[in-house]
Amino acid sequence: MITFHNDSHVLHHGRLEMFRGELVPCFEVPERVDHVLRELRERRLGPIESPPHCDELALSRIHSSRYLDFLAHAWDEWVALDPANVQRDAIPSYWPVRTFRSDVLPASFAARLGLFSFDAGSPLTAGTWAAARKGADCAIAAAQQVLAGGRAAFALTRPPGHHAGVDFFGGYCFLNNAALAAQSLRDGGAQRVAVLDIDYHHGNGTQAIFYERSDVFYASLHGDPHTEYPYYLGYADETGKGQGLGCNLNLPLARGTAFAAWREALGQALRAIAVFEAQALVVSLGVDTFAGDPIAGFALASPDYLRIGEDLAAAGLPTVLVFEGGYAVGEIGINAVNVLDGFSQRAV
Ligand code: SP5
Ligand code: ZN
Repeated sequence: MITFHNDSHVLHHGRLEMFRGELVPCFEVPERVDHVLRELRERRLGPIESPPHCDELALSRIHSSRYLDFLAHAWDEWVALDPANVQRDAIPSYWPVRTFRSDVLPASFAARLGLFSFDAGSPLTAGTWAAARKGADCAIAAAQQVLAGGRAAFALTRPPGHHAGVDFFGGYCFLNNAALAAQSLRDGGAQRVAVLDIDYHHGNGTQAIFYERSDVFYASLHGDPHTEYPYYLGYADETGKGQGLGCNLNLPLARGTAFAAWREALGQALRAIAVFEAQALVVSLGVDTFAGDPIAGFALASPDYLRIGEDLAAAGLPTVLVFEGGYAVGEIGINAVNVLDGFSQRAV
């Protein structure tokens, strides 16, 4: 399987995130991708390529222009407020919740930072835009590879993407790589595309992006939002809206869920995707379902990821795998590459 990777991901390196009323070191660190890369090379899982630079228009297929504009200039604006800000990352403090306006773009940078985000856990840094931009290139290149007839491709990206919406960041995500890949598949001729999200957390951004559409099916297995981040979306009764009714499937699972029950849910999601008659599949591949993950609550073991890869390949669809979460850095390489390995061994 071909992997698209770009070294610029290291430019996004958050220092601290807000966690239980305290600023703690970020969980989403550059070493995550280094470990996956090393494991990919050791196990010779296929070529690793740098993606071509995609057109800005490809990003506008998913994200609003005022959001893209904000992201591209946010760091410079932050530093313009106070030169000492180069030493600090930008973290929002204000959010327009219900009854506030979001149509007006305030002049204040702090106000716009909150307008375009939903948590205080996703610091915006000097290199966030550059890294996210290259990550999007990887996702789009992987989609192009599959459109050109490839069986599968892996976008080894960070920052991750599935929490990012049309015009907001959060959950360590800035550009929605999986949504960009799905849209590229649609624009390249796939009539119906499925996004299967197996990160521990519900992909609120991806769901929201496609919620009213009948051409992209979104299915997700995740920690029950009653107790798990992102809390405010991901419930089983969210089944799509308007044209998109019936094209959204949430399978929330209790904390502590181990592989047997998790795999049942995976089977259920894959059956729904088959009924939808998807012509291509995008997998939001988070490995924070691992038992040792420091911020998540499932109990998957490293060998389970081989089985996941096999199950995904058995769906028989051209597949783009997009890297998302996973914070047990020591095992992240083995777990992610196990999925690709299982996939490659089963794929025909
Ligand atoms: C892409 C992705 O995986 N984003 C996840 C962002 C989660 N950020 C908030 C984490 C709050 C976790 N609560 C943890 C309880 C620890 N025992
Ligand atoms: Zn996650």
